[in-house]
Amino acid sequence: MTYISKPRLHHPKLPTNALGLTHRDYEGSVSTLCAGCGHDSISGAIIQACFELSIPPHRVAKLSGIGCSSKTPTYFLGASHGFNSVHGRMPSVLTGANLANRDLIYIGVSGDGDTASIGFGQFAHCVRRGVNMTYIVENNGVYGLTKGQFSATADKGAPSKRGNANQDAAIDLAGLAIMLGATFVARSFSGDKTQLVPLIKAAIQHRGAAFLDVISPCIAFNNHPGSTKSFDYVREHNEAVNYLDVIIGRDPITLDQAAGSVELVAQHDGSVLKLRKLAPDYDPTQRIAAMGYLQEGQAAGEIVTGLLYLDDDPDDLHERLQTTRKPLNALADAELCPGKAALEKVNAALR
Ligand SMILES: Cc1ncc(C[n+]2csc(CCOP(=O)(O)OP(=O)(O)O)c2C)c(N)n1
Ligand code: SF4
Ligand SMILES: [Mg+2]
Repeated sequence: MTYISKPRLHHPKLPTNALGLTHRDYEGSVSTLCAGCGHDSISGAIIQACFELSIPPHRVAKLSGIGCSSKTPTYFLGASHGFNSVHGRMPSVLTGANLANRDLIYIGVSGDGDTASIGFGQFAHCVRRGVNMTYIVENNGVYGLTKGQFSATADKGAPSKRGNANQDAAIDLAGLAIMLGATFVARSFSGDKTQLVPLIKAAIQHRGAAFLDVISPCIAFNNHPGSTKSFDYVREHNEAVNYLDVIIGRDPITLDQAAGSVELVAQHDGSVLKLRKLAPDYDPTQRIAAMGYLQEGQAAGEIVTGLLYLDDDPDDLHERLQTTRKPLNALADAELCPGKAALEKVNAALR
């Protein structure tokens, strides 16, 4: 993979977070994507979210598949663990890593091709198992890296750059994630950092499967008139149901509630989501209603964005499997080999 490292020098007066780190400490190599690609804005939002949450970079594992989107982990969190896997295989590699070490924060980055075609099964099973992760799809409706073929999220009838209309029905990944059992589902737009940064922060804080579908225009192959994934189209059809702020547990929680328009949702780790409701009838805790709302928006030609579904008391895969709390690489010999008596007991139970 190509990369250009950034000079380490930076201004001594850059603002710092609770760890004394600057925004620069959360950056990665210089991006080699097309200038103006939506994916770079998402990398910027991830950097901002991790900086604001004061996450120690070495506590993050970033994983991806193949595509322009899957290249992006090289461009953020340069001091974190990273694994650029095979096309569509990020979810299983992330699941394995998470099972081996639950102490890291897992960020999976994928594309609409990577997730909605070759990795479709992987995506489905990772989400339904409730792996504790932030799964981000950088959704541009095309295979950007291989020069702009329609992906499975391209809307039916939407024209390619050369004018051919897409013949197939689109897959709605956010709707599917809700159906499959994700406990945090949101949609946003790479060009709306005000909405996207808090959503990423909340997804990272969420202890369960968090899925984010981020519309991210491909300026090289899918930013023409008629495309439903272009900057102009998304700006014109964006129907935000809510905006959030995330107040993390370790901060004193003081809230100014605007009557009728703010809803507070406490998360398991003590953080509080402060939802500024834009659609007064939208309640993100109602799973079935959320699915219906998405369908209605789609039928009306709207791109519904915001926090779409939240289960504020999720359990994750480790809880269900009752796995050891310790990362596997920290287990001592005695824990790994409990001895002959323990083995006899297991064997006896199976007879
Ligand atoms: C097994 C396999 N099949 C096909 C490819 C070719 N390929 C590379 S990237 C890609 C699609 C990428 O599209 P997407 O995930 O939407 O990422 P984008 O580039 O649009 O961000 C394909 C088909 C591959 N690398 N490996
Ligand atoms: S081809 Fe498209 S998706 Fe790939 S870097 Fe360029 S603009 Fe981004
Ligand atoms: Mg794509």
